[in-house]
Amino acid sequence: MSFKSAYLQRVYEDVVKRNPAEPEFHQAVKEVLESFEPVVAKYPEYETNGIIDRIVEPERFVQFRVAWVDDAGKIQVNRGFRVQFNSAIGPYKGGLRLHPSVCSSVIKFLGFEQCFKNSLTGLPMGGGKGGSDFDPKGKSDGEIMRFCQAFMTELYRHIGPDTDVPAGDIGVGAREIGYMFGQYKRIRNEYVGVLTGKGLTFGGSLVRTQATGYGLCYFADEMLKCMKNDSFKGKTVVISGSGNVAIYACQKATELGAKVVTMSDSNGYVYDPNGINLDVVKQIKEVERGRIKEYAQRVSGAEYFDGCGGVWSVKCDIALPCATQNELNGEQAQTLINNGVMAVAEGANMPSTPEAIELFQKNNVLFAPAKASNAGGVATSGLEMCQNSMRYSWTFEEVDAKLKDIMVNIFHNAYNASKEFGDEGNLVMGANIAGFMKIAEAMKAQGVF
Ligand code: NDP
Ligand code: 2IT
Repeated sequence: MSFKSAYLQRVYEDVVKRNPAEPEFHQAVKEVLESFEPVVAKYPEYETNGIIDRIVEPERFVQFRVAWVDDAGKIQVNRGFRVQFNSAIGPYKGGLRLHPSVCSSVIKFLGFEQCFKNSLTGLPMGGGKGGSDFDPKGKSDGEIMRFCQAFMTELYRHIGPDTDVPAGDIGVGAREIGYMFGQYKRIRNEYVGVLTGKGLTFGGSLVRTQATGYGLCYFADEMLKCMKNDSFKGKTVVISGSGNVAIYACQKATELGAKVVTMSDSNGYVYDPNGINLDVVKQIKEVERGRIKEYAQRVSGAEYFDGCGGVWSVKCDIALPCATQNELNGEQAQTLINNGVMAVAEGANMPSTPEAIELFQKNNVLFAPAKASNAGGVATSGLEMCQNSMRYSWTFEEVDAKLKDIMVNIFHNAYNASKEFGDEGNLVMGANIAGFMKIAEAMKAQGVF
């Protein structure tokens, strides 16, 4: 028995039984349900209303075939997914991931976490997620376009600006969103904000590209200020990943006075003792779509090491995991702690294993969980939806100010919930509870569904 509450134990066992061989989904559910012990003790009506039984079961889960023709004229078949997890507080909202590891377990864990994250933003968005096991690496632009068109040719029937609004995630950026938006518009003959992360010439919002990385740093900065009376100034930062989230986290951390010394991809990492030169990274990753290894060939003093896990052996004050799930395990957490890390803020979704989180918390390392600290991306997507509905656009400064406000609020809401429920400073618990309460109240009010 790992739960004190028999209700939580029963719900968790049902999830495991009903979703066999889905370890990432089990992991995400377990972490959230563990946070709910004091909630179910204080509010027995959540059990009588079956709120937690319902919140772990997606409202809808769609799986479909995506067939497309590659450059050699060969037919390729991939598997597409969309989970529409919870619509209690708004239309389903969440990204699309294109990566060979995408499967029902990954989509469900991401969709489940998205519900709480979106609730934390304070904007009216339910939770969803989707994607495909398509591997974008090494594909030509034409192949990416044909895949995206084929994917949308099925997905379009399940989504809409007031129903479900997808966006980017791993392997999906402005290029892919553009191809998908074009296909949706052709099929439906409707020009609507059905996707976010669009290009700036066709309804995209300023700051959406930067939003997750910027938001992560705004959150971490507020956490450092309020919990340690400290800041990014003068700190050494280790970042994993070299994609959208990592790049803009690097930019903002540097602007806030820190020195970022690493970036990585799934093959290895670069260490630059002089501080990462972001222009070089952007050229390699955003323009050439190359590998991070090339950074060390272009910047003197920088070194490349094979194996992405080694990034956590680099001594730092602040660690920002920005690549993928379970990229930071207990052993690596212990190395960071031995090297004196003071704060860890998650840019990726579920990057730290449960063992790593436990070690950070036991050793008084400030720990910002993904649902709270990476919510800036989807928050800015919410602002994009708002601008699309108004047929209007805010300036960069306006959107950036709103993003910052939202991140600061998320920190305080999570912190206050942790205090109210008896474990002050435990932001994992605080974020889960603060995100949950709004959804639970909305579900109660809307009757059994
Ligand atoms: P990108 O596709 O832009 O970049 C992903 C980065 O992570 C790449 O450097 C990639 O390396 C690395 N990576 C991916 N899979 C693995 C793996 N299995 N092992 C090691 N490295 C890996 O994605 P994003 O930057 O958008 O997303 C990164 C994380 O942030 C994800 O967890 C995503 O869910 C999360 N996130 C993204 C948001 C957004 O707005 N984009 C919002 C909130 C969270 P390689 O090139 O070798 O694959
Ligand atoms: O994990 C996430 O929050 C995202 N990939 C962003 C989702 C969105 O709808 O902007």
